[in-house]
Amino acid sequence: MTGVVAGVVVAGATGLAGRGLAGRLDVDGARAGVALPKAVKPLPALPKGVDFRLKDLSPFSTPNRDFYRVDTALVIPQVDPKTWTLKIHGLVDRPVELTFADLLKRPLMESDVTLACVSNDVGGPYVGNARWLGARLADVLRDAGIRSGADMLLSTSSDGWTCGTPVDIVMDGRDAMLAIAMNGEVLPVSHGFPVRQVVPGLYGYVSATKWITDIKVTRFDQDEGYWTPRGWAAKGPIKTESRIDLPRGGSTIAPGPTTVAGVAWAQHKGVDAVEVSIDQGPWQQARLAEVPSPDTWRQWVLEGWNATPGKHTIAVRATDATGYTQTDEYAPPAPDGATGWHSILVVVK
Ligand SMILES: Nc1nc2c(c(=O)[nH]1)N[C@H]1C(S)=C(S)[C@@H](COP(=O)(O)O)O[C@H]1N2
Ligand SMILES: [Mo]
Repeated sequence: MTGVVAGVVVAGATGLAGRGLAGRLDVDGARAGVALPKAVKPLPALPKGVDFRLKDLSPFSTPNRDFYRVDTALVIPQVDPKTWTLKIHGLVDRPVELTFADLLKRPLMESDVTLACVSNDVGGPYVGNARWLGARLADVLRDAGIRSGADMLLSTSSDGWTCGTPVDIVMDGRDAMLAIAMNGEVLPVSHGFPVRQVVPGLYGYVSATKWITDIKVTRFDQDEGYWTPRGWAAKGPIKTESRIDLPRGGSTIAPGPTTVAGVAWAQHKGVDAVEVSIDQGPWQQARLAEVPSPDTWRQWVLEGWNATPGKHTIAVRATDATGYTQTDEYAPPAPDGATGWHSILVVVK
């Protein structure tokens, strides 16, 4: 391999330049060559009722190309599935090392799960929903045999990022998985190809390790994930949240009947109600779209607001299935996730 970069042979970097280029080509080819197995119980197509299909309202399923991306990688890791392995070790009875072929041979499951980033501010874009295909993480861990006293999975990516996930949450029956596909496609490279974790109900920084290669079964009092010493909480259950997508905050709209709509999420609890208040008026019940499970976000819509000329504020709040209603007490993203009513200003003219 000759290290020719822009016509200059870079002394000492010969192998590196060549390998970088070849690695990228290989991983795209490898990704294209993965034949996705079917889930043991494939999910039915989503019912029409999950999506109001309104212009500017986030679609229920976020297309892969539009899915938010958050990671510390300056260069997206290029992991060859032929040599990829996942080691599971630490407080286990039988350490395990899985190859990609091993993973594809396991019974696979599908699940619709909404990911959210802890750094997403109220009203922000770092949340998206996809149908994931993968192996049930609890089953893989049962094969290794988790020892008593272990309460954390410290997962590591090929580029050394780490993530601490509570063992009890992964083992409680929810659809926590080692995912290999997203919305019917092999996992995109930027979303963790060949394998990533997905755990409904936890922010991504404590659950969603992309390019995962290692799980150490350990304890929260002995280990910590990447973001914990950087000002973020060791544990990150997703907070109940709601967002107005339309009208767009800060926009100017025409007077007359106006549709207000958005999404709300309370993963693994479920959203039971969404209410909207205009100009600090009474809370009005929004109509909710269907959802396949409590692990996804839920569209909502309020029709029939007669917008009159002038400036108006629109606020939204959600109630989850535990009966908790969002309060107007704003919490910023750090250390454990933003919440508060999403409030926007629109000009009607
Ligand atoms: N390897 C690796 N995995 C990671 C991260 C990272 O920095 N490196 N960031 C996490 C965070 S903070 C989030 S919110 C989710 C985002 O997943 P996405 O980029 O597929 O949307 O990935 C998680 N997995
Ligand atoms: Mo995140």
